[in-house]
Amino acid sequence: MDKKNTKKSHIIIVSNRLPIILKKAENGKIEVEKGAGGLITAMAPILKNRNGIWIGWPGYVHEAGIDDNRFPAIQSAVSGYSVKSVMLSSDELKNYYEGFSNSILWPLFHGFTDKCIFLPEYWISYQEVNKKFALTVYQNTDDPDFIWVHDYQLILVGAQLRKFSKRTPIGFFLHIPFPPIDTFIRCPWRFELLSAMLEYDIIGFHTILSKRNFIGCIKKIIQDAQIDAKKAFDETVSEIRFNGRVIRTGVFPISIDYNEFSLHSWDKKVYKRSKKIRNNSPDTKILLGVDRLDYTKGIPEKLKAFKWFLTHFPRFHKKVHFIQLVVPSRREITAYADLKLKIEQLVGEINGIFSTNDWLPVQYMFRNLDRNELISLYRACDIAFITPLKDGMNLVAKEYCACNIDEKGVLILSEFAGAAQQFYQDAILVNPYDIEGTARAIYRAFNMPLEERNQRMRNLRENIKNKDIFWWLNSFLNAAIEKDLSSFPRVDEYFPDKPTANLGM
Ligand code: GDG
Repeated sequence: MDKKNTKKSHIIIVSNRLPIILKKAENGKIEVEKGAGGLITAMAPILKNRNGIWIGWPGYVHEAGIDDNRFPAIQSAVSGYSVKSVMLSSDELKNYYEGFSNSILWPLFHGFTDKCIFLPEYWISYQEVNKKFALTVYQNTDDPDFIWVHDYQLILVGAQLRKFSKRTPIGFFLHIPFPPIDTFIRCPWRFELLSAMLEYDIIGFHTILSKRNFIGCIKKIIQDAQIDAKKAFDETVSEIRFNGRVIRTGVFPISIDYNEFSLHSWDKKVYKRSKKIRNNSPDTKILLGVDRLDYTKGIPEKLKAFKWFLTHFPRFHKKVHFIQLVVPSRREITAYADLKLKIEQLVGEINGIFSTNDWLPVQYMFRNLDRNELISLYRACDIAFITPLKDGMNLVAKEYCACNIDEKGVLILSEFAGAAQQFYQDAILVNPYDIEGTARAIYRAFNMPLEERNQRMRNLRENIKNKDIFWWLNSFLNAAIEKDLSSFPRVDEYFPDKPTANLGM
């Protein structure tokens, strides 16, 4: 048999961050830590099975003369597959990462155009760094490989690889929303970004809305692209024809390792810790928010809704305890530093108005918790309060439900989180801009009968269990190779067409 034919194809994952973290310890030595998260869990088996490589930045700023060859420990931190670092200088981090990625694409794609800083030097650096990533991919991969590029920091990698004459299949998954044309059009580099996306063979989004927005932009901006509008707008996976090539786009809502979270919740240490959290607030219901420090997460709006709730429903004083965990993120960017101050001011204001000697309404934490602590919080709380102004998916909502093993909890969820598309029947959906409506949702969650809570939570958990991270991975990879696209069921879709404040009291 031809040796070439028996060769197993490799899979290459390319993301801004590697599944490991390099850190400088106090003694000046570089230490390697394993990264965590659903994507890493999901990718590990397939990377091991397919002799894979993960290419990305290890979270450490390049110092002259240092490259990843100096860190043999990197390789021992992951087992069964290889990692390859792309080292970045502090200038690159400033212009490519904090600049183009997080001060242009992140706000633009989430619809916060007033926060975009369209500086040409950011664009130059973005192109250079994407080229650097592409070069690392090119130098470390043989044909036939499937290359899977992740997220908004690396949109140009596919196009750059084509310039290096890579003809092998390349996929792209966008972890954040794709904006509508009237937002996207404001980007001075709209044509370059969209054309680059069409160099991929398959492009995945979390929601049908993102896919439609993308198709809408292609139709207006890339004139020669041929699209069957009906299919493109309604079907899970559809095709675009452009320059003699076929590009597939599809809807693949990302998920979590359901079994891992659910099992972890049964852990004795988690049980003890969650009991302790509960005992600290006897006879009260715990409301929990877990968000990265980000203006898209709607933390000030959530605090305002909680204030409205306490102002208008005084009988719940001392009966509710709101724990808000804010995870530090991107503090170098002014918009994030300002947001932190705003949150702290609101927390102070609410506690100042309502707290008593034996009751603190808001417990605010600004730090990273370890996994045990986080899962204990999920287990301890009665109501998850997740109200982003815009979110690609929101994994916290899924993690909370997976950990709700007694099935008594309630999920309050923003209709602008991608997760709302999956959970609209069983979560209490809110419009986070509607402060009163969101406050009334807390009231409704408080008063929801046990039987109804059980039923809704069971449905939510079943949904996540059936569509876990492994399902997501398989759907994307199948869509890349499947001949008959009609085998993908149509997307179950939610559109907010009725007032959300109508929350029976
Ligand atoms: C982007 C998109 C999309 C949080 N606090 C701690 C901690 N976390 C973990 C959670 C969860 C993750 O961080 C947050 O994920 P999200 O999905 O909620 O949000 P983003 O970080 O904005 O992620 C988002 C996602 O990509 C995937 O495609 O859903 O829309 O914006 O996993 O558990 N983990 C630990 N300690 C903490 O204190 N260990």
